[in-house]
Amino acid sequence: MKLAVAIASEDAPSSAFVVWRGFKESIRKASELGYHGVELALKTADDINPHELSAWLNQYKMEVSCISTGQVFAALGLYFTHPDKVMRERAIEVFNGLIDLSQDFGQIINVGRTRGFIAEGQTYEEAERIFIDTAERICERADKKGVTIILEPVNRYEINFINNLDEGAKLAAKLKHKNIGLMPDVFHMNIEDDHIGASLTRNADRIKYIHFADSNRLAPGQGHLDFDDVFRGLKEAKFDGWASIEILAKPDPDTAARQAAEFILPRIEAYNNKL
Ligand code: LER
Ligand code: MN
Repeated sequence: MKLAVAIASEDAPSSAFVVWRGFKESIRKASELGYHGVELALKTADDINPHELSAWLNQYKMEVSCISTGQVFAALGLYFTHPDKVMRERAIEVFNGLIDLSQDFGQIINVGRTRGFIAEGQTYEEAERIFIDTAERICERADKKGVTIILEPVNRYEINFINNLDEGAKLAAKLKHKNIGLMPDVFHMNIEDDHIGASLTRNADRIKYIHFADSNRLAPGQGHLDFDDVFRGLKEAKFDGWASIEILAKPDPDTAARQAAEFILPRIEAYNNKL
């Protein structure tokens, strides 16, 4: 397992849920703290210059773990279940750009709140059908480019569609394309899943990536989430991918990122030694 931290561009809006802003400086700081990579929270592929990104990654010996898309929803208002076809086409266009970028950087793209929700007057079945239509098109392009799409179950207070891993796995199984996996986020799992470790193990086949935060969205170690159970569940699932820190930048970004690294990195080292 390797550890990344979520970052965004200097001018990313407050809706970008990251520890640090400003790509180069964030990559430098993450590398200093012992992180192996960075998760890029992007609005569109134009947020970053791929040549500069390659140079920074080489300079600091870092990797991109994944591209995340929360801002496509929060800043652009685009999502897979949008009732308006024009808006869905726009979402697909933005994803196409991110998929192309991701070919050289991480080969994984997250779908969190961009999956959309069940709109007023819409049934679960209608939302699911529109999601599947949009997701198949995105997965088709991603498949051709060797990119995996990962669906992130999000808790009920943020979205009303796909809240736990079992629901995510059931939906993913309805797609023709096989390059769709799950991105558990232990903060959401703490609210929605029956048992964190058991749910991780049960859904092992689909898990391609994981978000770490504590029960209060602070750095792991600052809340009451049982990370021994999380690591046990991942071990049973034989997980060997990226974990990423997605937390509130409190008490300040540098302290939060340091607390997370100090808590998680030794656990990852012990985990990897026993794999
Ligand atoms: C996105 O990864 C996430 O976990 C959401 O809670 C952000 O609002
Ligand atoms: Mn998350």
